[in-house]
This record gives sequence, C-alpha cells and structure tokens, in this order.
Amino acid sequence: TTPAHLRAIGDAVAAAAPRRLPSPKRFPAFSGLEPLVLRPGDPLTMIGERTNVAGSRRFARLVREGRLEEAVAIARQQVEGGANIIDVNMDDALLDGPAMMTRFLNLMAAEPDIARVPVMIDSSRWSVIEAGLKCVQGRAIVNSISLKDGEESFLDQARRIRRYGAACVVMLFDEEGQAVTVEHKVRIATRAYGLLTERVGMDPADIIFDPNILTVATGMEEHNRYAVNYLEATRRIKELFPEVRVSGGVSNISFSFRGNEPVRRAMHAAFLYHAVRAGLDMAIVNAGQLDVYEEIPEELRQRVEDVLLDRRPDATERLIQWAETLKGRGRRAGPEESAWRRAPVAERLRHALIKGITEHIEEDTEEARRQYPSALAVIEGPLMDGMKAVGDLFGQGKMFLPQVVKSARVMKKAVAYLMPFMKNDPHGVSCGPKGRGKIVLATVKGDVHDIGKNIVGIVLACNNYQVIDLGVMVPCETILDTVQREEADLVGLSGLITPSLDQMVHVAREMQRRRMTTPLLIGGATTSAKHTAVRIAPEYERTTIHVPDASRSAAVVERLMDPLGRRQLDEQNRAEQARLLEAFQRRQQTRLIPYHEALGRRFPTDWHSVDIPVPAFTGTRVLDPFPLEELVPYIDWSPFFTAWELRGKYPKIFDDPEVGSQARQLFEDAQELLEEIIGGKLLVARGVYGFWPAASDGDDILVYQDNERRCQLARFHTLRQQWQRRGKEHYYALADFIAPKDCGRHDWLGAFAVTAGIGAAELIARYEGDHDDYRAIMVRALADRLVEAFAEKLHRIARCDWGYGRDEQLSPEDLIRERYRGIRPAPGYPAQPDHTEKRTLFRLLNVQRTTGITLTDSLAMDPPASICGLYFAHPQARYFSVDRITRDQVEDYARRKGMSLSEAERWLAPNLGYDPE
Ligand code: B12
Repeated sequence: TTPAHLRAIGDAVAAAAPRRLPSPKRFPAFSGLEPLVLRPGDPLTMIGERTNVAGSRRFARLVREGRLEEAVAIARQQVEGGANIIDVNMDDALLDGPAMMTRFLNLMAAEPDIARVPVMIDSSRWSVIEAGLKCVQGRAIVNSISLKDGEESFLDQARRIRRYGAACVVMLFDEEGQAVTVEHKVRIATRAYGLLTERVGMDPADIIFDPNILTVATGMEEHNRYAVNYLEATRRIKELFPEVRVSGGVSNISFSFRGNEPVRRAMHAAFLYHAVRAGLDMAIVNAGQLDVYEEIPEELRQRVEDVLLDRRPDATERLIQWAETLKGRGRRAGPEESAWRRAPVAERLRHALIKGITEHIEEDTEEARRQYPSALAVIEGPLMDGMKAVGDLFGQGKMFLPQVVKSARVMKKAVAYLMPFMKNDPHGVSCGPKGRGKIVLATVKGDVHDIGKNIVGIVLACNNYQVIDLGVMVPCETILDTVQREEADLVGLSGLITPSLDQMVHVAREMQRRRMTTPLLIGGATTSAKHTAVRIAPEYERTTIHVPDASRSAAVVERLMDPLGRRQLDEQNRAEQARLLEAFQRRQQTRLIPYHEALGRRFPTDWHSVDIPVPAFTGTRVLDPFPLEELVPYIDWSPFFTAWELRGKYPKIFDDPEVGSQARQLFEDAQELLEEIIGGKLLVARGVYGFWPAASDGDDILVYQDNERRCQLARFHTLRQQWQRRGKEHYYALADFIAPKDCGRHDWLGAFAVTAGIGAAELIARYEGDHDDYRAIMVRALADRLVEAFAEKLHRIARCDWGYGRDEQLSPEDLIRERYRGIRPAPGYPAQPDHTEKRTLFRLLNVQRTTGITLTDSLAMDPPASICGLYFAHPQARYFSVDRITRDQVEDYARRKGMSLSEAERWLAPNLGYDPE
C-alpha cells in the first residue's frame, strides 16, 4: 500500500457516493454480564432497592462493619426476588463513599449470578458516582442528576456520564425546586432533553426521567392532584419524547397511610396499574411485596382510586374511614398473640423480654421465683437467658435499638420486683447480672448530656454486663476512684461539646499517672476516632478506643473482655490510630493562608446598596412560657430516629422494608408521650431574644444600647477562615455580615436563647424510678426535638420582627431545610467554634434570669435541651466552617478577648492548625 497505490484506489472510486450508515432504532440497553434491553411492550422493569445504606439498616450495618460478603448476599436476594437492575447507594457520613462503592461493586462483579444484572449507581455525591463508573463492568445507570444547581453542573455531569458510557436518571428539579405541576414537570423534561441531546450529544434512549412521585391524601388540598399530575406528566413526556424512559419510587405515594399496610399496598398496586398505562417503564419497588390490581377488594380499590385520580372532594376522608376499620381489625389480639401466655414461665419471660412486654412481668416473675431456688437464680437463669437472646438478636441486626430499650425496661421491672427477696443475698445489691464484666460509664465534668451514654449503658446491660452509670458532670477523681474501688473491667467516657474533649484528655492523663491498666472507651457526639488518636490515646499507654455508636459498643466490649480478642483489637486499634495520627499531621501541614491575608480577602459587601432591614424593636423580649403545641409543626423528626439508631428520613423511613415498622411503633409511642407532655404541661419551654444596633470592628462585632451608637453593651469576637478551598476566593468570618462602623450605614444584630427542658429532669427521674428507661430516653429525645423546633419558630418570629420575613411562604419542611434569608449560628457550631462567646450572649440577654438556663464550667447549658445563638439578617449571610486556624489568628483573637494565648488555645483546641507549645 504505497501512496501511489492508495491514490489509484481513491481515483477509481471518486465518482461513487459513500455508503450511508444504517441507523437502527436503538432501544435502551444496559448490562451487567448480560444485556438488559428494554423493548416496547416489555413488562415493568423492577429496580432492587435494598443495597442502599440510606434505605436498609441491615445493609448499612454490614457495610459499616466491613461484612461485605454478607452485604453482597443482599444483592443476591434482590436478584433472586426478581430485580432486573440493582440500585447501590453508599451515602453515609461514616463511610468513605468512593472507596466503599468501588469495593462493593468489585465484590459484586465476582459473583456471576449477581453481576449478570446492570447496576444503578445511586448517590448525591459526584465523587461516589464517578468512583462507581470507573469500576463497574457493563453499562450502568447513574441515579441521578438534575437542574437543581443550574445548567453548568448539569451539563458537566451529563458529559462525564456519557464519557463513561452510562445512562442516567434525570430528576425533575430545577433552580426553582422540585416540579409539582404537570407544566413544570414537562417544562423541565423538555429543557433537560434539549440540553442532553443537543449540547451533550446523549442518545435519548439513555435518558430516564423521574417526574417525582409525591404523597397524596395528606389532608392538604394542594396535594390532591399529585398522583394525577405524575400520571399526566408521564403521558406527556412519553408523547413528546417516545425514546426516553420514565421511572419513579412508588412507595412515596402512600406515606400518609404509614402504619396501615393493606391500604398502602392497595395504593401501590393501583398507582402502578395506572402509571404503567400512562407510560411508566421502570420503578423502584419492593418486588416481593407487589399486590395484583385485580385482587384489591372492590370497595377499597374504588376508594383508593378516588384518591389517586382525585375523583371526589371527600376522597381522602373516605379512604381514612376505610383505613380505620382495617387498622382496628388488625389490632385486635389474634389467637396467636395470646398463645404465648400458655407457655411455661421461662419461655414467657423470654418472650416478654424479646417483645418488650411489661404487662404480665410481675406475675410471671413471681411464678418463676416460686419455681426457682432463689430470686437470684431467676435473674441468672431465665431473665439472663432472655437478655442474652436480646443481645444476640441486636448484634445480628434482627432487633433495633427502641426494642432493646423496651427489653431493658422489662428486665429492670423484673429485677426490681425480685430485689426485696434478695436482701440477704450478697449479689442482690448489684441490681444486674454480674454477668460478663463490670463497666463504669460517665459524662465528663462540665457536660450535661446523657442520652447517648444512657443508650450505650442499656445496650451493654442487655448484653449481660454490669453497668455502673455515674451520671453527668462527673469529676475525673470520682470516675477513677470508682473504677479502682469496683475493680471495673472497662471505663467509658461521654461528651457532647468540644470542651468535654479536654476533660477526656485529662482523664486519660490521670489514668496514666495512677498507672491504671483499664481500657478506656471514648464516645459522644463531639468525639471522633481522629481526636481520640491524636489527643487522647497518646496520653494513656493502655488501650484507648473511640466507639462511634451504641450498636458498636457491645461488639467492642465483647472483644475487650476476652484476652486474645483484646490483644487483637488493641493491635488493630493502635495501627488505625497511628494511621489517623499520620494523616492528621499531614493535613496540619496543608496550607493555611496567613491571618492578615485572610482579613484582606474577607467576604465583600457593597455597604452603600445592600438592604439592611431595621428591626421592629431593640432590646429583649421574653417568651415565658412558649406554648409547646405551637412547636409541634416545626419539629424535624428525622434526627429523632437517628437518636434511636434508626436510619432514614422522616416520613420516608416508615416505608423502609427493614426499620419501617419499628420506626412507626417508635413514632406512635413518641406521639402518645408528646400528647401527655403537652396536655399535662410536663415540660416548659422558655425563650428570650432581642435586637441591638451593631457595627463590625475588624473581626469583632460591637453591640450598642442606643441608635446613636454611643453606649457600647457588648463585643462579640468572631473567627476567620484561613483554609484554602479550591475555587473560593473569600475567607469568611461572621463579622463580615455586619456593616463596619465607619461605612456610613447602620446595622443590627439579633441574639436568642431557648430551652424546652424545664421539668425534664423531674419527669426523667419519675420514669427512671419506675424502671422505665424507654420513656426516660424518650423524654430526652422529645425535649431535644422541641427545643430545635423552638429555635426554628423563634427565628421565624425574629425574621418577622425584622420585616423581611413577613412575606415568607414557607412550609415547615422549607424551614427545616433553612430556605430563608438570614442565619442563626450558635457558639460551638462550625462558624463560631468558641464556646466562651456564650458568656457574652448570656450577659446581653440576661439568659439565666429570664429563662433559667445556666452555664457549667465547660459552658454546657443546663437543662441539656437548650440552644443559644446570634441572628444575622444580611441577605447573603450563610453558614460556613472556620476549621483550622494559625497561631497568628489565635494570638490576635486572644488579645482581642483579653485572654492568655494558652487559654485561647485550650478553648479552640480542635481548631488549631499547629501544635501549641
Ligand atoms: C441533636 C443535637 C443537639 C440537641 C440535643 C443534644 C443532646 N441532648 O444530645 C440540642 C438541640 C439540644 C443541641 C444543642 C447544642 N448543640 Co448540638 N447537636 C446535636 C446533633 C445534631 C446530634 C447529637 C445527638 O443527640 N445525637 C444522638 C445521640 C443519641 O447520640 P450521641 O449523644 O452522639 O450518642 C451516641 C454515640 O456518640 C455513642 N456514645 C455516646 N456516649 C458514649 C459513651 C461511650 C462510652 C461509648 C462507648 C459510646 C458513646 O453512642 C450513642 C448512641 O449511639 C450534633 C451533631 C451530630 N451529628 O452529632 C450537634 C452537636 C453535638 N451540637 C453541638 C453544639 C455546639 C451545640 C450547642 C452548644 C449549640 C448552642 N450554642 O446552642 C448546644 C449545646 C446544648 C447544651 N445544653 O449545652 C456541636 C458540638 C461540637 C462543639 N463544637 O462543641 C455538634 C457536634 C454540632 C456541630 N457540628 O457543631 N444539640
């Protein structure tokens, strides 16, 4: 093939037209080891939903514990259950998402019976999606992208997806939010379609639209047409773009009937029936739980369809009436429910423990006492056997935390009943099984939070450890004296706020000084594996382990109680801590810009033109008491479930195949207690807030009594970011959001303190006295929810006082998501990590006198369910994280505060980007 030869061929064919490539109609095609081609007329494609850490507690637990082989088995079950595609989601704050996605997909790829189906890589983080795309074999689907953040990032992500050869789900969101009306849905789909096909060059067969299945029958009229809108939008989208596919998460439709499975299943079956007719191609469903449309009882089907198709104004009420009849029927105790009462007493005790039933516990315990040689024998026999079963089931992920706490309540009641019979028994006083070991637990000095510690105590007690709980605000000496006197096997410390970390370091140092050998466990919301490795473990040469949650505590303690297990765990722990320490030191060296440079790159505002609203009053207002019932609509329930270690967002969590029924039960119990609390005024909420003329002075904020700004009342100190973030040119401090004193404009600052915990200690003591840990923990969790709701509600009131909030049209959900102007940062939160600012705030608002909230030495607020913070109205005010800072800033800050450098370094310890001397 010399050039001459090629030229001759070219000349020979010059007159012939090139062959036109045939363009066969392409159907959507994805693949694992085997292709999945979606042809017209194919049945609904089912997407398996259980390999999702956000949706399946069991899967999440297995992944977190590194039991990936078992996690892969869940994928297998889905495929066996009929899933055509597997959705994999690793969005969990505790996981290294990209690494875990890669490992899991690689493991799945080694199992041909699973790997044959395509994977849907599901994440809200691009880094996780990309990690998945890099290693997945076959042709995957990305779930999802949207126009929420505008066209640029949408196009960028779509291009990259295309480069990886994958398809994608497009959620119908845009810059205005989630599409609810047919027009909005179709408008976004049209826009996305245009962008994807014209600007990205994506094949329409690779586009899957998700037009948002939203909950109907909520009682709000504007939700009545949600199902109809979805169906209509699906129809229109398929008409406009016949080559694309439409998908959706079906269970959303029926959230308002959580707790009533028959109605929910009927709604799913009926909705799917209509949606498939409208053009739905694929759905995220629980495949094993799909009912057949034709088999829904006629009357129920009619009522369900009246709701779904919005056929009559009273449709919701009529379905609720029907649902009530089903619920009532379901609740009557069936014969199998009472059969356990006929079993021998040991079995009855076991059943009561596992099911958390207190109803017959005293009579059964008495019967056992008569049968067994001594009261102690009842505890160490059937009761401990029952608790062992509870511990095992919890360890295997077959029982959830609220159930375990209920089991503990049964155990405590039984033990309390037996106590008077054990007066002469030397073991009697220990009130718990001497069992597998003795553990001392305490919340450290200066801190008042105990919900997490109490949960850990219960879990350990359920695993047959004897727990000596010293309570809250416990000085180091008391903790260590108790450990030595009781010859405890382990000691566990808990803390919620950063000053407690310092106390923990102190305890570790003291343990070393006393030459103790007891392993030290560290836990609580503010603690971390990193902090434990960097600051606490180096102080104590024996085992020092961070335990992130209650579920993990039982496994860790079990290993520590066994000599071999302890040695192995200690080795692993030391290796991990060495790695963390090294990573920390490396990170310390990453660049922080000098403080003076950060000051020069503060967040700029055009103070001549910016809108500065004037508050309706200056000075303070007290709300005492604030009606609890007005707080209920503002409650964000999702963290309530987190506190009980049930993962998932409210109300979606009720539909979770694994934790759904537990979540429902817990929620019902919470509603019952909340009603009691509100009706009986058992908790009292109090708050104080105010506004003052203010001006920024460098990184400080001056607060004045008078509009002329002559009489200065207080000076708040703020900290400035110094860490470099790619693409970000400004370095924020809260002072940036207040007009400088010499700019010619007047500005204002607001502040608040709220509590919903007045009366909580008494109520908790009452329940604890009644051996009812379940309700005692529930009171704490509810008080926390109420105070958060109070902070949200009061912020709304403050925005109205400030004027700019008066026209807000926000639902409680919008409030929870903070879709409003202005911020309310709290001392201790990332934008102002210094807790000592609370002292200024308390003085300014006279918090102690007006609300009864007090500050401990470590600046924790008592009652625990309390929040305080500042209000900023600047239209661009936002939350940020100060993170690490350099010595030059700390020196300047200490000088401004009139503190010694070492004291400032002590309060700011977690934020120091250097080693203090
Ligand atoms: C809910 C919450 C609150 C609630 C209730 C807190 C409470 N009673 O526990 C309210 C609204 C009252 C609140 C207030 C404040 N909060 Co807050 N809050 C949280 C949040 C979101 C969750 C904490 C929680 O309750 N988790 C549920 C419980 C059950 O978990 P837990 O306590 O962590 O316990 C589990 C594990 O840690 C472990 N564990 C706990 N103890 C032990 C002990 C041992 C031995 C072991 C083995 C395990 C273990 O097991 C438990 C069960 O699984 C965290 C952020 C976060 N995601 O962690 C911030 C957080 C803890 N809060 C914070 C702050 C700053 C505050 C305030 C100071 C703000 C303010 N200025 O008003 C106040 C302080 C209140 C006070 N009284 O002093 C900071 C603390 C860090 C810091 N810089 O100090 C955090 C980390 C938020 C943040 N990112 O900045 N808060």
